[in-house]
Formats: sequence, structure tokens, C-alpha cells
Amino acid sequence: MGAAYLAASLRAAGHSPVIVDALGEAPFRREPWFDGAMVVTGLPLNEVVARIPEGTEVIGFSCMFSQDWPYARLLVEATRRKFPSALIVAGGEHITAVPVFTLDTCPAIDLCVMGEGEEAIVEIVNCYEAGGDFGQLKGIALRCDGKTTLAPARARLRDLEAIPRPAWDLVPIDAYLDNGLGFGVGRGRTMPVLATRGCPYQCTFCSSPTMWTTRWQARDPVAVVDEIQDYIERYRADNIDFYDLTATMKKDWVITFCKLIEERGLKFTFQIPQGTRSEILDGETCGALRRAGCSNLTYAPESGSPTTLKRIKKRVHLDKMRTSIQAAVKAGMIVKTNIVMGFPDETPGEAWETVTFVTRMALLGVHDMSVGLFSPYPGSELFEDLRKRGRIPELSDTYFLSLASSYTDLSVTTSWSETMSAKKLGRIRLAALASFYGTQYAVRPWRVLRIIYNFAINRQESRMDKTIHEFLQRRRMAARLPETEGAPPGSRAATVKA
Ligand code: B12
Ligand code: SF4
Repeated sequence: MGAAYLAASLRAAGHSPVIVDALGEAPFRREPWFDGAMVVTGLPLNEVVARIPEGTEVIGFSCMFSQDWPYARLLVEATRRKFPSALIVAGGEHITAVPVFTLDTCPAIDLCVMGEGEEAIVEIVNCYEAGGDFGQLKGIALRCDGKTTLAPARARLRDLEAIPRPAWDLVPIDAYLDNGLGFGVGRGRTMPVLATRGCPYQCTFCSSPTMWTTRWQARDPVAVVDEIQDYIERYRADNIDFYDLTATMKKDWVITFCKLIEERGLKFTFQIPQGTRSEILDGETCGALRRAGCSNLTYAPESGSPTTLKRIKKRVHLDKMRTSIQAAVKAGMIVKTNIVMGFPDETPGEAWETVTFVTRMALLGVHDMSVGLFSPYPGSELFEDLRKRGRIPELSDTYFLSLASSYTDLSVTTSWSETMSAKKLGRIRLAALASFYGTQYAVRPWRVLRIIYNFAINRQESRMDKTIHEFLQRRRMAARLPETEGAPPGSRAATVKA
């Protein structure tokens, strides 16, 4: 979505961007990398570079996740070899968090953009065309006289209506639509939408304040519904996934949005799949969301311990969260809660409080839960704090790859807690999952039958349905490995082949 937004702004400014969407072009090709520490989905690296049109003068790379950086760097380096004189620009959440490190460790990159990119990329391309001085631009990092320099920050975009809609026509969008791919549960032809930008909170484990500042801003609800209506008509979309950091901040906004959908008679489902806040989600708002088509709603309490919540500055009131969750379940939405365990100062007692909390959530009727383990993401307050405490090793591929392990693999546990060993943390995490799902299915056994039925008719309603679907899909894809021809060094492909 980031790339599609940037391309739309470049096009509106008179340039001719091309998007190489390596995932969209081959969503079911997979290749193990870094001794299997990572599996890359999409076009192999060499084919990505081959897709960049000859003669391209400015090449942008997006790196959203810190764990993707080791691979992104290899991709940038391979691109530099083929385009020795192009201007190479990098942006995205990870780059914003560590711009100096990026330039210092990846000479192939010329400029880093910090934060929102629409205005910055247009200014960079204009400056390049005019042969101007990049040193005049805001919100970028560049090398100046052999030294990496950070320009003053760029202000957030104020007029969200002036931002052109994502250039989906430059993306192989049918690959996503036809295969029901998306962030939420697979409910059909799904388009992503961003209704708001930023988040006013400053949770210590989150990189959002560094990336977006603490300015939260919503688009005009009419413009959001117009966009959705366009996707329904143009792409036959029947589901929308919201990608907002904090979609539910203002009750009036949500109610107006839902009314507009009902007034226009639009029929589609929509999901808020990333963990959102609960402050405005009372019975009235949840009812309005459900009537308008909201099928899946994810809350992010993160912890069931008030002490932990205070320490991570989450500013969640568990009683209010419980009431809100109850209202969402009653309204008929499929509800998920996101939990994180293993914060640096979290004690085993606090982690067990979370186990009790999620068990209560199961009794209330919550359908799904994920328990991630804390990872110090660059750009977050806790990352800086742990760095000061000398607990973060030197930044390296091993460090970045380790950030992924805690959420992808239940058998791998990394503990940043000073009072819980990895083993203990792993056990408490499993206890949380077992207690949540065990209680839920004991109290509501018909839900197990529903999962079996959904599996039989290839339908997804809950995260559990999606997890089963993806697990089997991965197994089918793994059976097709290795797709190893021409794999570059660093890939495990050679080993697999041998
Ligand atoms: C969608 C999403 C996902 C989806 C990803 C689907 C996909 N492939 O797109 C899923 C569910 C898989 C996911 C999973 C996870 N996610 Co997530 N996710 C998001 C989310 C909600 C939306 C991203 C988005 O599209 N934003 C909207 C676009 C417009 O913004 P953007 O991509 O940042 O692009 C803008 C700028 O960055 C910039 N820009 C971007 N690229 C470039 C390039 C150039 C050249 C330039 C100039 C500018 C530029 O300009 C763009 C327009 O302004 C973000 C939060 C957020 N709202 O950003 C978190 C977020 C990216 N996720 C995050 C995390 C931590 C995770 C998980 C680790 C969570 C977990 N523990 O399970 C996993 C990791 C997944 C992985 N692959 O490793 C963090 C990343 C932190 C980090 N530094 O790595 C974020 C930022 C949330 C947060 N604040 O903590 N996630
Ligand atoms: S975790 Fe959520 S509420 Fe907290 S700062 Fe990040 S986006 Fe905002």
C-alpha cells in the first residue's frame, strides 16, 4: 500500500512510476533464505531486479519490517550492480527507525526518507530532474562530505484529501483479489484501505511515534466510503481490510462512516484486523459497525496485568476493555485479542495475570487470540532503553532476523524479561494459548464443529480458520520446494537441493 500511495503521488506530479510488486507477481513462490531463518514469498531476488525497466533513473525501496532488512539489503545491492548510476532511495518503517545505520551499512543506498513518503518522493524526483541539491530537502538522510547527515524532520501531511488514492492499476491486483489474500481473515476479494494516519499514544514497544509522530488524523468518512464504493464497482471487492494503526478513535467518525454505508446500500464485509483500542467501542458503536458489515474486530489489550500495562504506557483500562469486548461479541462480530508477553521488566506473576485475563476473554466469547513475544523494534522507546542498558547487541543480520522468530514459531522463544527465562516464558505463553482455546471450546463446543464445517466448505470466518487454511497451504507449497535455480549466495536453496 505504501508503494501504491507513492506511485500515485509521483504520477499526479507528472512522473511515470512503475511498481515491481514481487509478492503480487508470484504470491505462491517461496524460497528459504539465511539457513532457513526466513522464507521469502514472491519473485526470487534476481527476477525482481530483472523486472526493473532498463533506463530507470530513480529506484525506491520500501522496508517495512526490521526482520526484512537483511534480505532488502541484498536486493538493493543486486539492483545497484545492474543500475550503477541510478538514484536509490529507501523508505518505510524500518528505514525511518535507523536511517544512519542504513546509509552507513549499505553504500548502495543514496538517500533515506523518514516518515510519510508522498511529498518527500515527489520532491526528491523533482530535485533529481532539476539537478538540485538534496541537502535542501526535509525528512531525509544523506551522505554529505563523506558523513551521514540527517535533515530536519518533515511535517506530517495535513490535507489527507489531497493525497491521491493508491495506484492499484500499477500493481498485479488480481493476484490478491482472485486468491483472497489480505491482512484479515480470507473473506473473498479483499482491498486494503487506510482511513486514518498515525496514533496519539506512545506505547513503549511501538515504533509508531518515531514513524508518524503522535499526530492522529482521520480522512473524511465520505471520501473513505467513496473509495470503498469504487473498489466494489471497479474490482468487485466484497471485503475491505483496514490497515490503520488506530482506526477507532472518534465515535462520531465511526458512526457517520457506518451510516454512510447503510444509506448507500453497500453490501460488503469489512475487518479491523490489527489490534485497535476500545475507548469508543461501546454497545452503540459496535452495533453500528456490525450492521454496516464489520465482521472481524481485533482488540489489542497486550497484557492482562495493570502493572505491565502501566509500564509499557499502553493506557488501557482492563475493565473498560472487557465491557467493550463483551459489546463486540454481543453485536455478532468475530473478536480477536492481541497479547504480547515477555517485556523486559515483566515478572512471571504479571505474565500469569495475563493467562487469567485471556481465560476470562474466552468465557466472554472472544473467538481468537494471538500471543506474540516482545521484540525490541528499532524506533521504539524500549529499543532505545535496552540499548542504553547495554542489552541490545550490535545491529546485525542475526539481530534483525531474530525479531521474526518470536511470532512465527511457537517452538522458538526469546526472552527479554530479566525475571523470566526463555523456557519459563515459553511455558507461560503455551499456558495462555491452551487456557484460552481450551476454555473457549469447552464452553462453546459448537465452535469446534463450525471450524470443521468451515474447513470442509473452504470458508474462513475466524483467525483459527485462516491459520488452518494457511498451514495447509504452506505444506502444499513446501512440498513443491525446492525452486532453487540460480539462487544467490546466502540462500539455503543450495542445501535443500543437495
Ligand atoms: C498491514 C500490516 C501488517 C501485515 C502485512 C501485510 C503486508 N505484507 O502488507 C501483517 C499482518 C502480515 C503484519 C504482520 C506483522 N507486523 Co505489521 N503492520 C501492518 C500495518 C498495520 C500497515 C502497513 C501499511 O500498509 N501502512 C500504510 C502505508 C501507507 O504506510 P507505509 O507502508 O508505512 O508507507 C508509507 C511510509 O512508510 C513511506 N514509505 C514506505 N516505503 C517507502 C519507500 C520509499 C522509497 C519512500 C520514499 C517512502 C516509503 O511512504 C508511505 C506513504 O506515506 C503497520 C502499521 C501501519 N499502519 O503502518 C504494521 C507494522 C508495519 N507491523 C509491525 C509489526 C511489528 C508486525 C509483526 C512483527 C507483528 C507480530 N508480532 O506479529 C508482524 C511481522 C510480519 C513480517 N512479515 O515480518 C510494525 C513494524 C515495526 C518494525 N519496525 O518492524 C508496524 C509498523 C506496526 C507498529 N507500529 O508496531 N503487519
Ligand atoms: S501500540 Fe497501538 S496504541 Fe500504542 S502507540 Fe502503537 S499504534 Fe498507538
